[in-house]
Amino acid sequence: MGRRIGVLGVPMDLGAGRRGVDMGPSALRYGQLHEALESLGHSVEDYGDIDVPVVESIRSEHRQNGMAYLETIRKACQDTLEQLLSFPTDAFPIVLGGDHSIAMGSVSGASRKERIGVIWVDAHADFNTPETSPSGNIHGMPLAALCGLGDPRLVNLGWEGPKVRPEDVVLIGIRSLDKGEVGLLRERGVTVYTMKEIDTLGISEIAEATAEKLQGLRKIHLSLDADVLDPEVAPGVGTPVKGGLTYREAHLLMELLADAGIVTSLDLVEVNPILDRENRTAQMMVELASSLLGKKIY
Ligand code: 5AB
Ligand code: MN
Ligand code: MN
Ligand code: MN
Repeated sequence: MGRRIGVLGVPMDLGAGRRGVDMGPSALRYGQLHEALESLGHSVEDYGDIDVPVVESIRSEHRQNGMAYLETIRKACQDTLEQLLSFPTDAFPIVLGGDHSIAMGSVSGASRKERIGVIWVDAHADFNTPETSPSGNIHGMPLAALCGLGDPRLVNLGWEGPKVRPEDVVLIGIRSLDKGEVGLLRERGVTVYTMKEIDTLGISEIAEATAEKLQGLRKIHLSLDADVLDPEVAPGVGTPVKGGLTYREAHLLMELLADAGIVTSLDLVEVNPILDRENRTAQMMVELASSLLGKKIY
């Protein structure tokens, strides 16, 4: 059955260490996201892009308490959250990044203050706090902030307090963690499927366990970081890590989540067109969104 899909772009690269993911929303639209979803029978409404200042215009802001561009990122996430709250309540939001810090806005906005599960598909856990972060880049912190850890200005975005319970989070595809993140993830009891589990159990078992773990939640957000894919499949990312998901593993994960019918909102983030080859990475992300939203060959 066709869904009503709402698309919102957040052209921001301030959270990342390398420039260029601010062009992600264009690359994804150019990669025919709308056409692909409409061909599946969905209706697509595009709400345009959030207004995000370019880095050259906010140089003076550079670092606060070990975090780069905190205030501008907070504002962009706040605007994202507010835009999502104004979406029709029956719409399925797709948020186009942008660096992964935008997920602080997208997950909060998609939740509409209800309990929400999060499937974070990424090479990284993005579970740093300013104290544990080796880089100070906020795109390595959004999941921790959503769970209530880190700078209060990020934690209390929109409304006070955590937006997600750590037990409602499943990480998939992980293969690069900072020391402090490991401690925090264990302490908070987050479910983590690293590449080792994907290799040994297979992605289908992990998809099934994820659906089971989150069953009963009315809302589940899938945050898809392009760098979960193997760099051979997705060269257009700023923080590539070898040994990632193959083309088929990524699609099968989306297909099985589609079968389970549990995902209610989506981010497509961290596509860097400057580093990409002929928009291959954006195209792959569009294909994955299609698989998640019901594309079948038979
Ligand atoms: B991404 C790193 N853990 O915090 C850090 O791409 C990388 O959104 C973060 O997953 C990568 O700087 C953030 C080393
Ligand atoms: Mn990420
Ligand atoms: Mn990542
Ligand atoms: Mn990245």
